[in-house]
Amino acid sequence: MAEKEVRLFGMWASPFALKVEWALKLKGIEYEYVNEDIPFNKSDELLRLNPVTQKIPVLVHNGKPLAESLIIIEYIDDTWTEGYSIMPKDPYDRAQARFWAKFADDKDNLSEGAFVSWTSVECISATFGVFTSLGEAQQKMLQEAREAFKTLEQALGSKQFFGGDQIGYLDLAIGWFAFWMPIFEEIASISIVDNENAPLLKEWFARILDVDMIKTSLPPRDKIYELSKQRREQFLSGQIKP
Ligand SMILES: N[C@@H](CCC(=O)N[C@@H](CS)C(=O)NCC(=O)O)C(=O)O
Repeated sequence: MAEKEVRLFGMWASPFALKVEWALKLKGIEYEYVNEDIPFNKSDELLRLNPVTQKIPVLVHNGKPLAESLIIIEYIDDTWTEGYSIMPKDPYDRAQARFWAKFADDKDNLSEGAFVSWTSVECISATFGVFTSLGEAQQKMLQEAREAFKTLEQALGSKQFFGGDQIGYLDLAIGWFAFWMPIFEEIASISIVDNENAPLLKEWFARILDVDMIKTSLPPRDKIYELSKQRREQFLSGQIKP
């Protein structure tokens, strides 16, 4: 069978691969999904396509590979210009959207005490710190995470979506929190985004999960729950180390 023009190397439980899938779906682009066994059993093809960070997602368009989910989303928007617009049109709005996407992803938001040097640390940003620590360190990080999300809420303000009336770049960049956050909160018995701390963001969680394209492309909740629980135990018991 001939290779599809667009291939996405991802992993079924990766929020980073999912956001790229969302962008492809919004544009109506056909693609082949290649599910990688990460982090311990990556294919030679993935290592060849992304020798620098060796992470998924990797988008391969006409044989040319591209890594980093946010960069891939911009590439998709720049390349398939017909139809749905993902990035804001105005240069200032575009720059602001990039600023907030970076803020949400940035591992610099984390303080010491969590397992911050595992290669996938960017995966869950400040939430990761809370999820992989206990006791005093966790309490400290909980404060930081709550503050980070409260700050992020400013970018939403009274809008329906970060992109305005419809989902856009920033919604895709951080939309995964809406699905994963309640799972992390449940497993770790903590509350980060709630009606008290970030009520607008909490409402946006419900709103984005109700968008058809998002709703129908989420992985099974019970499987994500089990995997997240397992990963947390591995971190806490030191089985997964930097
Ligand atoms: N900043 C990257 C993060 C990608 C990432 O952390 N991918 C994880 C899976 S969620 C991965 O490939 N981990 C394998 C590893 O770190 O070795 C992006 O946005 O694409």
